[in-house]
Amino acid sequence: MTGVSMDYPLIECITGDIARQADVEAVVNAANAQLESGGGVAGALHRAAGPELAQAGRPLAPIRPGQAVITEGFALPNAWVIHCLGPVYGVDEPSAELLAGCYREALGLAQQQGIRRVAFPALSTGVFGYPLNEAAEIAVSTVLTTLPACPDIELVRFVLFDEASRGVHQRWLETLTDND
Ligand code: AR6
Repeated sequence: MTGVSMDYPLIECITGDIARQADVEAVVNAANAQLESGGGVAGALHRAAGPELAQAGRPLAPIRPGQAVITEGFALPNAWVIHCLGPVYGVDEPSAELLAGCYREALGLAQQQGIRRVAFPALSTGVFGYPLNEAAEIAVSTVLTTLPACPDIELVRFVLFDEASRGVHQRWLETLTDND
């Protein structure tokens, strides 16, 4: 997909910690099927949110790859956490469709809930092994194609752990929006 033309809500790519995004109403969790704490993003969010986050997830679990569910954010600075189960690369197939499904479902839940500002990590690119460049293309292109159906969303922020990952997302954003 190239050269999509529309008035974009702000999409930005920053380095940072997904558990420290105080100015967005919702953060997205790179969850496990049981919606329990874990490593990486899930560990950071559960530690910051407190034990209520896992308690709130229990009745919603298990979730399937590509699915998103929403809970409150508890002790996080965010009202909401949107939990996505990304595909395990090479195991959950079709991986690309399942990864795109995470971004679509997460934005759909945000729109339903009246959330205006949402921050995503790079789903599936850690423990789940998705190659960064492929995952970034899917993430950015899916956000771009889904946002027209989400008129209340004003900001989508990709929060990347390191500069290399930020750069890859930024390049896809520029490639896919002609903002270069
Ligand atoms: N803020 C932003 N990005 C982060 C942070 C953070 N605090 N910590 C890690 N990353 P991962 P997955 C980056 O493994 O691949 C969990 O244990 C990281 O560098 O968190 O979807 C769950 O319980 C990587 O690029 O998520 C699941 O079992 C990206 O975020 C499983 O891992 C995602 O890494 C989910 O695996």
